[in-house]
Parts: sequence; structure tokens; C-alpha cells
Amino acid sequence: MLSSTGLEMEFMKIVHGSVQWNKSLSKLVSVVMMGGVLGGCTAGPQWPWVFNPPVANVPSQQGLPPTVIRQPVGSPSVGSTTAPPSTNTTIPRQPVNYPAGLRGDYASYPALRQFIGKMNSQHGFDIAFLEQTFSGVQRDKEALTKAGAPTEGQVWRAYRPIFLTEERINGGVDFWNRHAALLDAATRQYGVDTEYLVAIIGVETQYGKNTGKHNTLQALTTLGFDFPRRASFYQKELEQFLLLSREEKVRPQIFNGSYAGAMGLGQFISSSYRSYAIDGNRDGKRDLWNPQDAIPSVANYFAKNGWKRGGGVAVPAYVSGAGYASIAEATPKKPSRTLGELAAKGVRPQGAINSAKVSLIKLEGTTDEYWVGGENFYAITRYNPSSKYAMAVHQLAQEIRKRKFGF
Ligand SMILES: [Ca+2]
Repeated sequence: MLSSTGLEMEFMKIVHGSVQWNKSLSKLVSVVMMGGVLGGCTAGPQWPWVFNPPVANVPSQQGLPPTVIRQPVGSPSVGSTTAPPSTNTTIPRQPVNYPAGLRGDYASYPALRQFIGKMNSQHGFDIAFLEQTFSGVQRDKEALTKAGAPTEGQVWRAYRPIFLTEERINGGVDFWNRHAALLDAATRQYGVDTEYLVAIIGVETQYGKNTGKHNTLQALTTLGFDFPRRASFYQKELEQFLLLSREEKVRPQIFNGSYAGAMGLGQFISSSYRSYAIDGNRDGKRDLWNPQDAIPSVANYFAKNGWKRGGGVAVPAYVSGAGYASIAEATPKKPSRTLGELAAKGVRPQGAINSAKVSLIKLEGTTDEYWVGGENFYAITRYNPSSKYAMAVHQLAQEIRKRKFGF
């Protein structure tokens, strides 16, 4: 879900992913956010983890030097006399004894100290807690390599076969059959056709087979502080990630996902997780590795990003004359034309499409391919801003539906 830029390389991960789908989803569910031990996290109970509430009386600590420690509110004193008094403590605290300062791979990063200061002053995070958290972060060199790889410029003809495979089509039918009740409920509630919910999860993670093995805290820290080209984006996601961890009452170390910080069956980045994730099974946790939460979350993402109930997605088009070239879009934009306007430019859709506004989509290749895309096509690009991505989702959705129902 890929709700944002920065995840355009995700499909490469899927292409090269070699993880075998030999785990049940229920195993995945149990592993994450439920107290299970995930790769990279320490043994012991992971749930619940009670974070400190925002510290109301903390002055701005921008650029805080490492020797200044602020005790967690309500935690037992560990020797500092500067700790604020415990107030309003109504929830149990874990005893905390954080050593002073930043250590490890990021000990010498002023930008990280500044970030910690900001998390303290703006969001009330405890500085010593964050220093301890980041002291355990190891640089994710693989994330740096993947993020720095040149943007894949594959033409549509090469891109399509990556996703339109027999395995992925059959996997979609299987996923649909296994989660029919959940999918039906999400479709009814959010108005998103089931085949698109299935296809997104298929494209993103092969139906949960490959949700990513990068420790999210480490990946986001690495890209936030060692990848200048997109440092601002990843630092913002890291901020969102820490807020998410606190809201979900989960240690930040336990999340795993893509190299770019995308998590769960639908690969939500932290800001999307916070905005769109749904606690579908109402157990108090938004667990995107659990289909019960992930399926309505993907549907909610679409609904909040412009999906129109009952609307069409895309149909192939014939083009002729000289008028169409100027309106053809290789990069998706919000649809702003009517079918009549397209017809006047020499565009003839090969079928009906129910959408008040449409675009002429161009999929570039040795022979360019043209499609009329509706508002729902554009909604798919809010997940990942690429026409090729949205078209792969559309075509996979159609193939899955045909395979399941025979039409
Ligand atoms: Ca839940």
C-alpha cells in the first residue's frame, strides 16, 4: 500500500523474493503483535508493552546533548535527580533502566540526536527510552542497496508477466476461498470489489507469503539517516512508526516488513497504517499481518482514497487521429475528462466503463498500449503511484475473478 512514493521498487522485492509460502497465515498472525518472537527481537514477553504517556512539562530539547537524560514518567528512579515526579500514573509501568546516551551504529549522528529531541518535544517520547531504542539499531545495508538501486524502468510488456502468473492467479482464488466471509464483509462495507482486494494483497505480498524480513525500525532509521536523497521522507515515516508503536502498545523492535518500511499483508507504510488500518476483529489491536484486520484495512484505504462503489476501473482503447497524443498520460493524474471529451480526441473505448471522469492511460513500450482509466483506476494509483502497477492490479483482479467464477 503502497500509499506513497518510495515504494516503487517493491515489485522488485516480489520478483526476487524467494520465500516459500509454507507457513499458514495463522502462523503469521500469531507471530506479530501478539507477543510472539519475531526475527531480530529479543526473547520474552512482547505484549503488552506500555509506553509512557506524553510528558507535559518537558521543555524543548532540540539538539539535546547525549549526556542529558530524562527519566520515564512514573518509572522507578534510576539515579537521576532530574526526573520529573510521577504524576497521573494509572497504568502499570515496566521498570526501566536506560543507560545514558546513544551507542551503536548511530551514536555519532547529530541528525538522530535532533530527531530524538523532536520526538521528545513534539510527542513527549522519553529521551532515554529513544536513546536506548536507537542504540540497538544496526544499519540495514541491504535496505540502502535496494533504495539506491536505479528506478526500474521496465516497459509494461516486461512488467506485466511478473504479476500475471498462474501461481498468483490461483493463489488469489485460494486466498478468496479461504477468506470469503471477511472479503464479502469488507466489500459490502467499503464498496471495493473483492477481486481488487485480493489482487492488491497478491501483488504486494503474494497473499502474505512475503511480507518482508527487514526490521522496520532498522530499515527506517537507516534510510532516514544514511540515505540523503530521501532522508526527509524516511524520517517522517520513522516518526510515524514510533507513534504507531506507541499507539499499538508494541515495542518498535518487533515489526518486520519491506526494506522501505511497508508492513503486513497490504504493505502499509507507517503513516498509512496510522491513518487507514482497521481493527477488523475488534481485539484492540490493528494487526496487519492478520487477514481479519488486513482485509478491511486495504478496503478502507481504497474507500478513503477515492474508490467509487460500483465504478469501473479500466478498458482498452483504440486511438486514432492527432488529438489523443496530447491527453495521453504515462503518469497517473486525477481523471478530469468525460468519455465524450475523449471521443472528440479520437479515443474509442473497447467496452463500457462506469466512471464520471476518465483519463487516457498510456502504457509505454515498443508498441504503446492505451486504456481508458476511471476514477477507480486512479484510486489504485494512490496505493502506488504507477500506471503499470495499477494496471497489473486491475488485470490480476480480472484474471482471479474469471478463474473463480468462470467468466
Ligand atoms: Ca485486531
